[in-house]
Amino acid sequence: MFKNIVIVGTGYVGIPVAVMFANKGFNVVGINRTKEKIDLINKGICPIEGDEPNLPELLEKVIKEKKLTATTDYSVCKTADAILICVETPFDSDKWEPKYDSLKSALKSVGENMSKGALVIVESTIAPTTMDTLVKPILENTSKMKAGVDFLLGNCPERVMPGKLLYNIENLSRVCGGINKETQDRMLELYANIVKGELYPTDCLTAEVVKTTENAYRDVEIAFANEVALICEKLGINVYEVRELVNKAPYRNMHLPGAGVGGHCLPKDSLLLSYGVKGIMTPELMILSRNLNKQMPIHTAELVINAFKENGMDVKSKKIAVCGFAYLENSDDTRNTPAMGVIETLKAKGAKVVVHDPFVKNYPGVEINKDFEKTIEGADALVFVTAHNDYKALNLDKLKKLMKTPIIVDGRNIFNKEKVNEKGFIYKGVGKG
Ligand code: SAJ
Repeated sequence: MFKNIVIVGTGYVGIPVAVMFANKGFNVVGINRTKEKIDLINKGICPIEGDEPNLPELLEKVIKEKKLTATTDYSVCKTADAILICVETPFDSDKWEPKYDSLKSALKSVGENMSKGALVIVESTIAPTTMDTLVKPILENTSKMKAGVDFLLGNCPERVMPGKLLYNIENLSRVCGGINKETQDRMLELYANIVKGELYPTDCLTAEVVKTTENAYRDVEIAFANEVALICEKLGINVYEVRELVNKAPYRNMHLPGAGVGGHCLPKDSLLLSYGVKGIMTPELMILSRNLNKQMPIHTAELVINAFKENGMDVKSKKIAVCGFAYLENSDDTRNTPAMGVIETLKAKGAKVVVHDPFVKNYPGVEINKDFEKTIEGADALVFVTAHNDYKALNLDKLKKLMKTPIIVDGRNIFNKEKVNEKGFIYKGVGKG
């Protein structure tokens, strides 16, 4: 039976899972390094930005009921029946390795405090073999206990999505990778309290590979769509028409090409997966796909540069409005946003870049404007990087009056090329020759 649960890491993975277990009557404690976050949570204030349906209300409820508290003190692990580790695991693409500092520190503190019989589960996304080569040794060395015997150890990769944090935990299936059968059974018992989706028992290594593969798969799918977009530009046709017709064929699901691939998962998970076989093999397709997707923001900026060049102008000193900074439409999430690649490429060519986004509040070193018309006033070009709904309802006649030079570059198939040309704009779009 589980009674006391500790969640290490109170970010967009840890908070929703803590709230859901607390709301099911468990005594839950969230551990975080930063006191400010702890204080916010203990006041019942959700530290996660952006619109997360039901999360703020549920957090306030379980704090009031004292079913959830937050602390920086790891000694709460002594009485924990289950300890879930939900810390960040970014990838350092310069050094080509995962950054496990937070994971290592959390594991050390958990190992020093946990008691015999505890079930420790890593929810963070980790490279294949990390459970065996890093997680298990740290826990065994610091606890002086044996994994699978004195304590149970598993990997249940998170499947969160900003904007749907609670929904995804409740409704998506989960892979429960356990060190042995007993662990897998205990994991199924624990997660059955909050997950309505299927729970699939397996071993730790399979769970690690499943998680990184499901995102590497999507990254490769998107890269394929982006490569077809580049072909269509060269051939002078519309990739979105091609995609629509390709997907009429059975078993086809060509993804959407665009200005790039951002977010907290896709840009790193194929790198984590390839790290899992470092020195053994190099997954060429995934690496090539990752590099192609990384190029798309630069390609989008090059469409802007060429729009000027083909009309006898130079992008230098021109005012260019980047419309959309978030990595995902109708979201304020800016992690690994493709917009940065577009901005940096245009600035390197001497353009004066201004940025608009209706959702994003701020971003270090970038001024995010909220007033669209003011931002685009006198602009020589607009480049649309994120398909926010606001941009789909724009009045082209009004746009033309506000702009100095009527150039539109469309990174997300927001506009119809023919319609925009009829209105007297110079138009270029990713995948539109
Ligand atoms: N993108 C494309 N073309 C596409 C789809 C996405 O260019 O066809 C771009 C988006 O613009 C964005 C990036 O890729 O910049 C990522 O988009 P996403 O829809 O994959 O959203 P994420 O990054 O939040 O992905 C997460 C992942 N979930 C987890 O890792 C737990 C992903 O596996 C899910 O498929 C996705 O949420 C989801 O749709 O739920």
